[in-house]
Amino acid sequence: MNRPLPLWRWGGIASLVLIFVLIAALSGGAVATQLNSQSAASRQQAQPAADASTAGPGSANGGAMPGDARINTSAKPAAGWTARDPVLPPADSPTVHNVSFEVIEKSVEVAPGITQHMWTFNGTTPGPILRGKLGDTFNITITNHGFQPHSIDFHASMVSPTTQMRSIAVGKSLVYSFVANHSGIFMYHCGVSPTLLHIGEGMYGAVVIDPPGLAPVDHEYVLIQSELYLGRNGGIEDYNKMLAANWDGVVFNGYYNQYVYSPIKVGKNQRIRVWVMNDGPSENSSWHVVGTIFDTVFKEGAYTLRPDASAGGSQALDLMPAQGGFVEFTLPADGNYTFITHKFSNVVKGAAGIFQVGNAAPGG
Ligand SMILES: [Cu+2]
Repeated sequence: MNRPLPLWRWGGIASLVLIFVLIAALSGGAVATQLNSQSAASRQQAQPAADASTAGPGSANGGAMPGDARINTSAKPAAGWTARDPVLPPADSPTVHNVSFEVIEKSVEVAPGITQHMWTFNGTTPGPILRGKLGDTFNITITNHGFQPHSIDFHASMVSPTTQMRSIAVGKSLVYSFVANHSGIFMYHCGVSPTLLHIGEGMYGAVVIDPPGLAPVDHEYVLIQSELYLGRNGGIEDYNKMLAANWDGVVFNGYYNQYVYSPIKVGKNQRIRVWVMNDGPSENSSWHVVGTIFDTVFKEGAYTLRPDASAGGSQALDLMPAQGGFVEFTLPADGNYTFITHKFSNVVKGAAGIFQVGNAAPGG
């Protein structure tokens, strides 16, 4: 019964194996090379990535695993939960900013009842928001308290990546210095390969450099848009979902529907400036406020709209990953003004918040 296969059949099987190996090498080789450069600890933590070649963008389930956490859209945050303060304080008066960034890998709640083991700068995702003026010097001391190499890449800087953005070994520090010669809101992120994984796990934030003559406003806020790729509850986020761009959540300042649960209270006809940074890693943003029109837009280093006789209006600030800007507007009457990214499939995934004017009931 176990007759040997004829020679021509062996040749066919060998060809199939060769084709399979070639396809696997082409599709997974780059990722495999990146992962091989990581430490053993990193590979252990990023275990799902080992299957990247079989669960990439073409996979039917988008990298999802049976045990992955799912956001309960009707859940509410637990008693005692507080939103991250969206207020952006004015730039410090000093022209030299000496700041410490501690890399900490820790459990962070990202939606009601869901925690993920995130990789953070100073314990939060997004990390700290820095602000300064043109010509200011920033000296950031980054210390790696994590379990694998990390680094930082400030888009607000013009420096040699080879020296300032190099990997910081576990337990080591690096001082990253730059002079802010351009205004805008700039992303920063860990740049260790695979960068998609390190940004996706929470290592991102923003630096705001005021343009000259920034007009006074009544309220100034900063919102960072980013995606969530949930692994199991309490585990790390899912790298296979990141590869497939299959996000579970799109959030402002790191938490699902954060400012729906905790609306931002403002006054009628007060002037509001909102800085928006899209830290991705992969999704776009079309930031919009229901019930008002922006009369001022500053995007990627330039005013694209300012009040003048044409009375032009803007309805959305469009931002690809790593783009940012600000808009200014007023809210004309009491009520709840929902802000969103106008890509509505992401609104139901947590990219929503509320400006509350007066005492309108939630949802009213
Ligand atoms: Cu990192």
